[in-house]
Amino acid sequence: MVDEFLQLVGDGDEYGAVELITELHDSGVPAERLMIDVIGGAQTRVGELWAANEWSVAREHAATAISERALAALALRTNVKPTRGRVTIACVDGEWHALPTRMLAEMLRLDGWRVDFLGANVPGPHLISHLHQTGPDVVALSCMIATRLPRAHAAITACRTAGIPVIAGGRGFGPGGRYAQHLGADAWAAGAEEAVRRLAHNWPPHNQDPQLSAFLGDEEYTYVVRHRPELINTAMRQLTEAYPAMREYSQRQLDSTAEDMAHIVDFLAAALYVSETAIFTDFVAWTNEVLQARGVPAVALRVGLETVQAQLRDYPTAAAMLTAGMRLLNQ
Ligand code: B12
Repeated sequence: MVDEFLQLVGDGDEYGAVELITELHDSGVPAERLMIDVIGGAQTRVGELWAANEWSVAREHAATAISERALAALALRTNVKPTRGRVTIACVDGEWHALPTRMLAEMLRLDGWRVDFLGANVPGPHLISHLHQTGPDVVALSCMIATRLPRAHAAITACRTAGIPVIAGGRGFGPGGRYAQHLGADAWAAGAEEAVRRLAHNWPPHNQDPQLSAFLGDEEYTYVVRHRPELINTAMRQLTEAYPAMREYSQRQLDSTAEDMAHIVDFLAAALYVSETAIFTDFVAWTNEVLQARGVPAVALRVGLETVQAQLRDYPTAAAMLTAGMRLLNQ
């Protein structure tokens, strides 16, 4: 089923993809399975194909748009009367992965929740005023990219200060959701099915001892965030000197290199904020794979890390994280 759906979304066949999902639903496959296994499973493959440079960004975008459409078609056929509480679902500020939360929204609706779905990129203050207007029982907060963790922390703190418990989710919270608790979330779930179970039983959790703080960043985090443009621009300049192949780069290649440098700085900042070197080293390992699939040698990334590190000599934790990243590339 997944392969067939993947083929259709990859071919940009919107009608075919919607038809496949509705036919499977008619033939008795539960909506939950279609959402999680077929649409979700295909999206995971889309990510792998993009990372391996087998699919272009445009093809990924088109496929995701069709998956959204198929999910909406399925949602139209499943009208469940709310019997549980009210949940607000939002992606944190700067987080654009709305589809996983859309899946979560539909799964919770199927389980009888009244859902307010706010979608991608919800700035903290807007989320809080929405909570004051609607008074939900729980906020489900998504963070798929670790760079958004400082914003996730601010949002979690604000929700809990408003007296509303938070369930967190998305791969940005780290393996097993290990950063979610550190940032004050009441609970974490790996996926929509686990979230449905978690919210149906023993909710809200009572054994919480919230250590709420609106800010975890130290002097090093603050320096990196405040000097972000300078760190990136200087690194780009030094990179051209240290990695001569860059002089032949087209504008498009230069733009994606600048984007990669921005990611280096942003993941470093997130790692500093949460005090977790793994956030940075996981990012380096992932970027290395993505760049190698595009024919960029590991040395280019290593030089990129060196140029950032050269500017952070007085910041020992940041420098050590960069060294850990470089060590990984030397293996
Ligand atoms: C589509 C997509 C996009 C689209 C999203 C559009 C949309 N409308 O959603 C766009 C183009 C915007 C995008 C952008 C980027 N993306 Co993207 N994206 C994807 C992709 C291919 C699919 C996402 C998806 O729908 N997954 C399907 C669902 C089923 O995934 P899932 O994680 O299993 O979902 C479950 C859980 O996460 C959980 N969950 C999620 N949120 C919550 C919240 C709560 C409360 C709970 C309880 C549970 C929960 O429940 C979900 C349902 O079971 C993924 C690949 C992947 N494996 O997910 C990459 C992926 C997530 N993206 C990635 C990256 C790097 C990016 C960019 C940085 C790319 C770039 N260079 O610009 C940007 C970042 C944008 C941003 N700031 O948010 C990487 C992240 C890698 C990493 N190091 O963390 C991935 C993994 C791709 C890859 N293979 O490398 N992306």
